[in-house]
Amino acid sequence: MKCKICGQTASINLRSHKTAFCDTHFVTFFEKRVNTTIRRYKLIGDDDRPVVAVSGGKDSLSLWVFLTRMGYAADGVYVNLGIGDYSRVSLEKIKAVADRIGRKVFIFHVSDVFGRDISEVAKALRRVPCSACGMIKRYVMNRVCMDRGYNLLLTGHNLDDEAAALFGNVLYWKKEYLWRKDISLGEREGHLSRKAKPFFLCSEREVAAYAIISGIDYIYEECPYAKGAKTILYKGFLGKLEETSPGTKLMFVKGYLKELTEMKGLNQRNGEASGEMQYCATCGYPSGGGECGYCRTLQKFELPYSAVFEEYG
Ligand code: Q46
Ligand code: ZN
Ligand code: ZN
Repeated sequence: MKCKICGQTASINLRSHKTAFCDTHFVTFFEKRVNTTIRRYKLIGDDDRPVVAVSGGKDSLSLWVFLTRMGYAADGVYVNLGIGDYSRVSLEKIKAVADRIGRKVFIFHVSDVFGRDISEVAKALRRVPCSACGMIKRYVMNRVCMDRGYNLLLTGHNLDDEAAALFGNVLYWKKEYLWRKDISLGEREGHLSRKAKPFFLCSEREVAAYAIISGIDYIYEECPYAKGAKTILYKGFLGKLEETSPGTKLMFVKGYLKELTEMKGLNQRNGEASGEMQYCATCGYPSGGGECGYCRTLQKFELPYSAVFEEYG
């Protein structure tokens, strides 16, 4: 197979795009596609101050490097869950990328603030680790934006993540989640920053190739709590479907985005109002009423309010 641009031996065959590239031209193709997505869906504006949620994995680190290459001044934010070697190695990789691109990263250490790691926090809350993790991560990411003047939180979610989540929502008709997935979410009443996913239409394989060709050293292992997650199963099904019908995942997710846009237009015309926002009495963070989940967790451990970050770089 030859590169479609230069005719040299291709290193990657993209069946869903019916094309193949050498390393150099794949990078050009990938970056062009992401830039087109950013422009088409208006993900990042000239006046935005973005921050990237980094995990140490290929998606978030590739996004951080990509943004820097494209001239966006994006810092990073990382939540250290305290999961043994997994968290230690993730943090090392993040710091190495921060050094390479000359950007700052805010690091929130769960153990410093809560006096215990995420599994112990979850146990005390009688939740599974992923539920406690999600709550703390959402809080921390928004807190960094609110306290440090960032107005846009960018995440590295890719096409496979979105297709698997969408598939799960459709399979079980989880209507409450189904139409909430989006490539970007607007700011809510000046308190929750905007969010966007520039790799929304890039497959996991494309992002991995971009990371490897760009020499990004990322953590290969998944978080140990991700094992057995249904989304991994769905990714497997969709992968098999993709093998026989290349382009299925992209069609599924793009089709969803199109339907969503129409749906949003319809809701606006019908004057659907979003519910009144309420705020946590302790920290001012949006909450369903009373204290937010983060403050309730601190109170459970009889700890005073704190949300400190280590600033690296
Ligand atoms: S939610 Fe669960 Fe992930 Fe948090 S505890 Fe690990 S697997 S990191 S995306
Ligand atoms: Zn080429
Ligand atoms: Zn609070």
